[in-house]
Amino acid sequence: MGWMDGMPSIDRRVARLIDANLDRAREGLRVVEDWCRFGLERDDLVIRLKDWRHRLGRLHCTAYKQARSVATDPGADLGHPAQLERRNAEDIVVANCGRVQEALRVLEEYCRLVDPSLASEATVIRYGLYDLELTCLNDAVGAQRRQKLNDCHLCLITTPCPDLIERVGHALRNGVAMVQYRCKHGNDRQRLEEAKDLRALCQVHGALFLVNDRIDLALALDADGVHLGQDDLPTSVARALIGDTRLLGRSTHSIHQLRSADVEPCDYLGLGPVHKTSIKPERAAIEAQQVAEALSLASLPLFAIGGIHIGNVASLRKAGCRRIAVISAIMNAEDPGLATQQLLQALSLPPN
Ligand code: TZP
Ligand code: MG
Repeated sequence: MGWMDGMPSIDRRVARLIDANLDRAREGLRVVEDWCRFGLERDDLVIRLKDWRHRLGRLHCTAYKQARSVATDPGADLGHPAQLERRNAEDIVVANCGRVQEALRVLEEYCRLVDPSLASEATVIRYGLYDLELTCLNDAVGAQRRQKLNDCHLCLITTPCPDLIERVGHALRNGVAMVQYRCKHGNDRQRLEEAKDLRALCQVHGALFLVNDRIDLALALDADGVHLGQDDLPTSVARALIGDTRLLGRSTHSIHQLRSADVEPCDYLGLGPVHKTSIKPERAAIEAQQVAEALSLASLPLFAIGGIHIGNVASLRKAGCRRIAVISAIMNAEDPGLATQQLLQALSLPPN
């Protein structure tokens, strides 16, 4: 039943305004829906948006449409300079959610007296949309992080040194796309300050910034993720703490560990040490054959780690390795920028 039936007749100007805002809300919802469908592939969000659109559609009765008069609408062809400032799909989603929220608010105000069912529908949808907008944006952040991870072949793990920021800066300028802050000594205040600077530096270079061991530090720094070892918190606990948008990496040291971690909600794995390394002198290197087997087994992105330098990348490539994580090869290099370039070049060569 529409507002005409059994309701007092309403001012035509109000009907026209309701019609315009119903159009605005339904169109904006469609714009957001298409991003959720084709951009995010989130069926759950598409279903909610479609349902809202249809509910508004059902209440968009003929009488409102008949009050429409585009020809005499002074705002009909007015654009806004802000429309030209949208740089990506997320900007478009934000703009359209805003537009829909405003339209719904207008509907609530004007319909309260003349069409209470439309007013209450508008309220419910407006609150739902605030929530959905956030989900959309968070999903986009997570997707962007995972895309970067997917494109990343060289991870630099830091070790404390007086010129840490300079060294990491050289590596970033020469193509390192992922930095893991690892600091086993010192106090948390120093760690926080140092990691803050690194986080900012990574941001400038568009590189991922992760924290080793410390979920609390990662959250405090709004890091892109955390990297945990075998004895650290279980994956389900860590995931619950860091949420779905941050990356979670796990070290593995054997085929058995790799198989288990590979089916957990991790984003990437480390495997090592693939060579003897002075950073973990207590650990024996994994046999070359096992490294090859692990690399062929893993479905998650897998970074080989331990004693890797420019002289042994080719043999790892031959074993099927496409991603490495290093400390000394860059942190102890005479020229960290050059070392980075050489490692990236060796990783990009076809295995021979
Ligand atoms: N985990 C396994 S081996 C290793 C870690 C943290 C050390 C890697 O350092 P380097 O200097 O690249 O061998
Ligand atoms: Mg650890």
